[in-house]
Amino acid sequence: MQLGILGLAKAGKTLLFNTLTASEKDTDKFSASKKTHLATARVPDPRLERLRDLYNPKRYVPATVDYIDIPGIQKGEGSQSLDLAQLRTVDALVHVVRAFEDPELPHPEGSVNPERDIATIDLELIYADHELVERRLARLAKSAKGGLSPDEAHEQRLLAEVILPTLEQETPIREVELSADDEKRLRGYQLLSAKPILIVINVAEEDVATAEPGESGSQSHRVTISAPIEKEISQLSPEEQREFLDDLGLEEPSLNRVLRASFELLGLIAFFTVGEDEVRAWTIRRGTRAREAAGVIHSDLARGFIRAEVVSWEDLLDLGSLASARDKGLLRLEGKDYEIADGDVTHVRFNV
Ligand SMILES: Nc1nc2c(ncn2[C@@H]2O[C@H](COP(=O)(O)OP(=O)(O)O)[C@@H](O)[C@H]2O)c(=O)[nH]1
Ligand SMILES: [Mg+2]
Repeated sequence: MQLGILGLAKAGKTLLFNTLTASEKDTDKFSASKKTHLATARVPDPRLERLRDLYNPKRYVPATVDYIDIPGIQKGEGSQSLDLAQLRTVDALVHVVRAFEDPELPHPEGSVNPERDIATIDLELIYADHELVERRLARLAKSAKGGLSPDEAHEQRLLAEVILPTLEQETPIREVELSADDEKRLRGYQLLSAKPILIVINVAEEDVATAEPGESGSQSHRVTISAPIEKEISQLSPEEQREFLDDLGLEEPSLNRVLRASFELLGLIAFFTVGEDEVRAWTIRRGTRAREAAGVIHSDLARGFIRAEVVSWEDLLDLGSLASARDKGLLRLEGKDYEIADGDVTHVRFNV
């Protein structure tokens, strides 16, 4: 699963990317980087950490998500931007918005104004999509002379009557309610404004404690952070971190919220496997059934699936072992169609 980080120049994108993925890419103090970066982030999960502490395994493998960091988008270049085009294949977007003042770092639009920048970037996504949809419609119009297949005719109607007018009203496609069938049809276009988006407001260091924690809707969430503070926190020992967070009046690093919101935005959940060798998170889409989930671990487990033994992470922690969960009747035997819940600990019985 991949998220694309975008925004105007000097918003703190690369600094956030570095902190999320423990990378050390150059940030842009004086010049604007033309580089694209790709790296993997571990998603912190207190539930899994407690299971790790219970098992003390040789290997600990949390869930991960990948981030792409692209150069800053300029106002007005969206439809032509090759950088933006790199984000067509990602599953969701993270828009880093600058809310900090710094006289040494001129804002590309001349002043700091987060709401304006959010609208600006949304418009760039809309322009890029508009260009793509117009091109597709032109091609369909050409082939219409030879007659369109029912599928193509449906596509033409969807684009011309729903998608194009929405874009022309400067509304992102993510805000349109579509049937599952139409949504599937559109997926091939990889429309940028259709992707779920996480807005990360990068506030000044002195504003982190007082900033609103953010709201969340189904298709767009907001999180407030201070990118330099998060970078600092990430370099501290756990004890120093605790002290630093207390001083700031924060429960936990805001970075964790960015990571969890990324995960949620993608409609993902995690289930766990435990043992002395390994305590591990596996990533699935919400709604995935037991056999398919087993296949994420190994294709043999799906092929030879018999039953899944399932216990919630909380029950396992309370009881201390799978054996006592079994004794207490809290280790359930589930069939292939059982819908895995977030935080299930599973052991798959199989035979190949
Ligand atoms: N004062 C201040 N500087 C920041 C903040 N976030 C990022 N910066 C600095 O802004 C510059 C640009 O950051 P960078 O991550 O490269 O921005 P990008 O162009 O969006 O990738 C760097 O010098 C960062 O250290 C912040 O919250 N406050
Ligand atoms: Mg950058």
